[in-house]
Amino acid sequence: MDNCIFCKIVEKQIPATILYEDDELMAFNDINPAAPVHFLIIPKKHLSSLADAKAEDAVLLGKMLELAPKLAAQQGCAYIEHADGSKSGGFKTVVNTGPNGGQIVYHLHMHVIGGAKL
Ligand code: IU
Repeated sequence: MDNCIFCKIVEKQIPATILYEDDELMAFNDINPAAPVHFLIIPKKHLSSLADAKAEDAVLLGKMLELAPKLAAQQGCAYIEHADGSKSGGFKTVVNTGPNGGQIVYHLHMHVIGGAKL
């Protein structure tokens, strides 16, 4: 989509530190990280927000959610359940939607934030 900064990242017209890419999804580091690990997972297809997603996008949304823990683990934020029952690591996932949700970039994205106790 014209004038969408994340579409331009998808098209490699502007730079980003890309962590993952396939036919449908891309993940890249947030330029203004809120924690030691902070990356965004986006669909390559332009959806303005989560509110723009349709039933036909359900599989795509599921893939975004499935990718989050895999990439978080690669970035050192794996959630681990230890043999003794204790838990460690983990991360936060956030999808801001609309002005009241704090959305600034109107191309659907999921924040994955970790590396510190949030
Ligand atoms: P929000 O959910 O729309 O509020 O967040 C947009 C995020 O996109 C924010 O954390 C920015 O730092 C981030 N970002 C980016 O990583 N690269 C960019 O070129 C731009 C914004 I513009």
